[in-house]
Amino acid sequence: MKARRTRRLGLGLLTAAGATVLATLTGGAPSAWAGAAGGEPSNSRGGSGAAAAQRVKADFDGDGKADFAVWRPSSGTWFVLRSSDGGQTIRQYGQVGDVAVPADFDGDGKTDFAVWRPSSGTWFVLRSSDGGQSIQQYGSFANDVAAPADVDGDGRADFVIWRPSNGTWYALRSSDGGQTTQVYGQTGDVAVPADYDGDGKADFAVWRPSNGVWFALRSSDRKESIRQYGQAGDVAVPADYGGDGKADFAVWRPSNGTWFALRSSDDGQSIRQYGQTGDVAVPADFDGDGKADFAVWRPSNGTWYALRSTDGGQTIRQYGQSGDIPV
Ligand SMILES: [Ca+2]
Ligand SMILES: [Ca+2]
Ligand SMILES: [Ca+2]
Ligand SMILES: [Ca+2]
Repeated sequence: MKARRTRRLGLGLLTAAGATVLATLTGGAPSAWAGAAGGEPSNSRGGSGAAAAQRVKADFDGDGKADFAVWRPSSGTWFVLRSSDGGQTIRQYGQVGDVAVPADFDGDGKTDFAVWRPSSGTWFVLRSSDGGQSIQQYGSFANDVAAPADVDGDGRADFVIWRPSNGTWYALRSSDGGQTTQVYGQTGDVAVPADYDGDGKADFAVWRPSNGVWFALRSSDRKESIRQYGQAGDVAVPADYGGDGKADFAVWRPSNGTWFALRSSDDGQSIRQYGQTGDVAVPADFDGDGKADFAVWRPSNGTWYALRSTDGGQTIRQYGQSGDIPV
C-alpha cells in the first residue's frame, strides 16, 4: 500500500515576505537546469557555504587578510584574532543548535558575525557597520543548507538556502529584496556557491561526492561548467587559489591531507600535501595577496596552520579549542 504524499515545495520558506513571494516560490523554479536525475542521498556537509560577497573570506577587521576565528557552539561565542593588530574580538552571538554563517552582509568590507537557526530557518546578522541586527526568516526545511553568497553582485552577501531534498536554490537578493530560485543539483550534493566566472556574482554550484563532479551555473552567461575533479571522501574547498578573481574547483583529501586545486587561470593543477587526517580545511587569504592559502585547523589542539602563498612559509597559531567551529 502506497502512502500518498503531497509535496508543497517552498511552503514555510518565507513568513516575513508574505503570500506574494510564496506564490512565486511554489510556482517558479524553472527546471531547465535540473541536471542529472537519480543519484543517492549521501553526506551533505552541514556547515556554511562559501561567501563570495567579500574579497577576503573571514576578514572581520577588514584589512584584506583573513583572520583566525572560531565560533563556539556550546555558548554561541565568536573569537577572532584580528590580523590588523593581533588583538582579539570576543562576542557572544547565536546559541546552541545554530549554524555559523559569517559573511559581509552589509558590504563594508568586514565579515559580520551571523548565524542561521535551523529550528525556525531564521538568519541573525550582527552588522559590523553599525552594530545593529538584521533578522530574517528564510529557509526552514530540515536539512536546508544556509550558504550566504552575493548572487546579485552588489557587494553584500545575500541570504541563500540550498535545499537538498529538491535540489533547489533560494536566494533573497540584497539589492532589491526579490527572490531568485533555481533548480540546480540533487540530493546528496554539497553546496559550493562561489564566483567561478569572475563577474562579481556568486554562481549556484554543487559538488557531487559520489563521483567528484563539479556543476557550476555561471551567472555571466547562464551556461554550465561541469568538471570531474576530486573523488569520494574528499572535501570540496573552492577558493581563488590562482588569484585571477575566479574561484577554482578544489578538494582536500582527509586521508592523506593533500590539496588539489584546478586553477582557472591556466587550467593547471596545484597539488600539495598540507594537513592531516582529522584536520578541518580552512582555505582563505591570510597574507592578503589575493590568493587563497592552503590552511587547516586542528581540533585536537586548536591550532591553525596556514601555508602562505606569498613566500611559501607557514603561519602556525593556536587559537580555539576542541569543539569549536573554525570560520
Ligand atoms: Ca583581517
Ligand atoms: Ca548581494
Ligand atoms: Ca559569477
Ligand atoms: Ca594568500
